[in-house]
Amino acid sequence: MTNLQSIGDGAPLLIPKVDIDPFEEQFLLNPYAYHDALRDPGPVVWLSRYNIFAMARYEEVRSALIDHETFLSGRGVGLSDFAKEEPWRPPSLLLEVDPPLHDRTRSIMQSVVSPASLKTLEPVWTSKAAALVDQLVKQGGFDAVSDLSEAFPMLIFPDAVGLMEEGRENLLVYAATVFNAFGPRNRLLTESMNTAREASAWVASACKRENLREDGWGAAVYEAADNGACTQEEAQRLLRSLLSAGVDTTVNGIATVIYALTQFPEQWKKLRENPRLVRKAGEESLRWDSTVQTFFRTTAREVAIGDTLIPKHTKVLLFLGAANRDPRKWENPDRFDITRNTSGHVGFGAGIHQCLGQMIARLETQFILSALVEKCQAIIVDGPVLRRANNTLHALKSLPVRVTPSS
Ligand code: OVV
Repeated sequence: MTNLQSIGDGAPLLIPKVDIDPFEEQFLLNPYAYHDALRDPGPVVWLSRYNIFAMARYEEVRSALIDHETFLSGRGVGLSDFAKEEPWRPPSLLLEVDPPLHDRTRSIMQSVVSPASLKTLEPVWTSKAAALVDQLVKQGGFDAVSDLSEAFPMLIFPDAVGLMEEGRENLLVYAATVFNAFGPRNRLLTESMNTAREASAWVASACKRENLREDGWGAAVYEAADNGACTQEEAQRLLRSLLSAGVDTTVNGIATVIYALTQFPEQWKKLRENPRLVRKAGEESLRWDSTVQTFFRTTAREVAIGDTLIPKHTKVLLFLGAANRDPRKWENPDRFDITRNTSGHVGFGAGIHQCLGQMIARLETQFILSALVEKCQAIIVDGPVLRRANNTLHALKSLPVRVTPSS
């Protein structure tokens, strides 16, 4: 049993050992080439490069996500254990906390990005999506990452928050760092940290009350503080969460669904025949290629997974992207199929930490897809598709496309 390793202080704990580095560039650029090797040896594996536990099967990933009392977030959802290492920034009051604090902050933010507030933004977002797509389709060709998937969230999201105009380009730099920081201190993180100083300073300043417009989500967070729901400092840090999680995720969510539709032209055809499938297409895209590929948890107690006992206070890496392609759960998992039942996918996570901005992400994706489907007959890749390595996100750097306008 050469692939089994004893862990702990000589404790008789046997676990399949995997020598893959999930944060190395090759892995990050194409994680799907490695997922079988993480899923097949057992429900939990030992990643010997980092001496951590990892789970990549749907059942175990989902169960861990919904069991927030056993699988804690408060010691960080990256590799770094906040109980042992100082976090690179003050911990997020949503992502990197457990109940009861989590529930208080979550409900504040839930009321800020409420369905009612989205309803009022919808008409603006729809018309901006249509105008942007219109202009790009007239060009005939464009980069679906920079010209569309980055451009659209940057057109609407900072305005919805009520951010100052100056320096908004820092948002993407900052987000790349935030998501690299969940991984190990590899070259990606080190380089990211070097460029992040300025972006972090900008974000800190952008989150101050005096720099926000009075009608945005940002001001609404501070109003919650005025009403006693949280302190002014908490409000600033809660707003930082929106800026951290709200841009790079949707950028790549949109880019990925466009990429998927170019790779599966029969699905594009199906979508054109029935544009009401845009919502399902967005959901299937998140299952097929999850923007957020991984998050960690820390065990609060000893946990039995199959024949393995994970000790308490131990980091466990959860492969959301692998869970979403687990053949134990999904039929023909590598196939992008916009009519499949995607219910239960963990692309937005699951349980109490499930993506706060999921409705925002869905709407942004739908508005872009609806505009594309209406205005283009065909969309094809017209140049090299380039990826951008990130320790957490499966990201695209460039997707050159050529479009045929609808007649
Ligand atoms: C889901 C997510 C990603 C990155 C940052 C945060 C949340 C945050 O709360 O800061």
